[in-house]
Amino acid sequence: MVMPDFPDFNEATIAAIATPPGAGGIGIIRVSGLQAHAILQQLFQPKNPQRTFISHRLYFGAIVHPKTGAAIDEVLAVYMRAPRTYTREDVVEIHGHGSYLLLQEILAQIVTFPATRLAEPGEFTKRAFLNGRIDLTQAEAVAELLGAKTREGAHLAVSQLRGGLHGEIWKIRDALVAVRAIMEVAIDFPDEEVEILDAQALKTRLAREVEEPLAKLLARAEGGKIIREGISVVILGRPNVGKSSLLNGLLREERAIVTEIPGTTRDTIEECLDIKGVPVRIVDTAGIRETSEAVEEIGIRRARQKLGEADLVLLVLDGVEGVRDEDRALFAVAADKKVVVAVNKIDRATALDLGPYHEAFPGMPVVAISATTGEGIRNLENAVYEAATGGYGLQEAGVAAPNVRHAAALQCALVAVRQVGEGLAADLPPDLLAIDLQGALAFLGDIVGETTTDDVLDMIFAEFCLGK
Ligand SMILES: Nc1nc2c(ncn2[C@@H]2O[C@H](COP(=O)(O)OP(=O)(O)OP(=O)(O)O)[C@@H](O)[C@H]2O)c(=O)[nH]1
Ligand SMILES: [Mg+2]
Repeated sequence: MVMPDFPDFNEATIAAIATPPGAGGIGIIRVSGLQAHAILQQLFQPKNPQRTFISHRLYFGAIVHPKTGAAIDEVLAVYMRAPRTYTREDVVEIHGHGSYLLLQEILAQIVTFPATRLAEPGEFTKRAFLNGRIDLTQAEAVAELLGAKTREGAHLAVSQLRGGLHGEIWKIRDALVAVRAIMEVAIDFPDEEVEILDAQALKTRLAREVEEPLAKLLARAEGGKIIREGISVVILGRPNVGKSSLLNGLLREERAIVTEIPGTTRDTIEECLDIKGVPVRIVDTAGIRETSEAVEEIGIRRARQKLGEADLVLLVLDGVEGVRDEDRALFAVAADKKVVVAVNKIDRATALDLGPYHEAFPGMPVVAISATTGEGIRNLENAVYEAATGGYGLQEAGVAAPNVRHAAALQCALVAVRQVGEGLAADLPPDLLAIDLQGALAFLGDIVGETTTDDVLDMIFAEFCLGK
């Protein structure tokens, strides 16, 4: 929301506390805009007095109250002259002691300056985008980086921030522009059409330089989604097979209550895990069986409900007792999910043979584990990772992946480009083909933020935190 007294968005100088609330080693206030230098000159008293501040140099001194002259905090301050800054505008940063109260007091003084106001969430990054320093995929990467749940998620965001996605999309876009140029010539000189427009060559070129890279990018989107949003796993099994023990084993802590009494877990227990970079929400459930007890029955009902929300089921079996009919029944319940079978208690099983388990659950990964000794837990994690990510190529480290918004636009671009290809094959006139080509370009423009509407921009930047 733009404040009414600042009709021009970029006219206003904006300020915010850029470090999280609470006590910290230091706290940073960020200011961006035309007033930044004047604000520093009037509020900051350097230890060695100077008339102007050299850009990108850190000064030691104090922030003083403009009226009383009393020191508010001792700080380090830096003035960064446009355009070599985060926003491409003049930027000032004030590094105070990490007292949130004092930071707020300083901020309150800053916004008394003319044409200066509090920044909206994400507004610094929005300016970086509007002023052309970064494209929209890079701006999105900033928000993603701050919200990443695993190290791999953070790495994915950094590679996007460094232009990973941007570079690939730009390359495809250039190829499209080159093809469009050829078509435009064909439109302008219709008589020479035959020589200029070699339909077959153009079609091949579109396939190689546009369709293939688009399809490749799209294939990475699914893997990116898994790294960004994670998956939901439900631990399912008969009573007493060791579900809660397995949850504890995966968490490597005693989270859930474990006893030898069947029906120990009455309610569902949810925890978060990081399995090889994939954020996993894992749910331990009440063992499913026919029961006459009301509380347990509610637990079982919840377990079934959780099953509905799951991406993957960890079906736990007792390796001492072997496969029972109830196990088969549970497997049938989970039929439409990805399933990993964990044969538990192998520390007590003599001469374990996994053959019957493979027979009972054909095609499913079967892993022998001991939840109590930890044996096989790594293998189980690998199996879960493989089942969840199979074929999405998450292994390629440092490669950016399209998010849901990008994927939708890539899909539309691909459809448009295929239409151009078909049109070429059908000898359609170049001015008709140019329409689809233009459409494909517009979809790519949406991704990088060239043609993105204000509503979409607002939605993207609303996700940010203050000071970013
Ligand atoms: N020897 C051995 N015992 C295990 C293992 N895992 C679980 N147990 C034991 O099996 C019993 C049941 O374990 P739980 O983890 O409570 O089983 P559960 O499936 O959560 O049971 P409910 O919540 O009642 O459905 C406990 O006595 C555990 O100590 C294992 O790997 N080896
Ligand atoms: Mg339990």
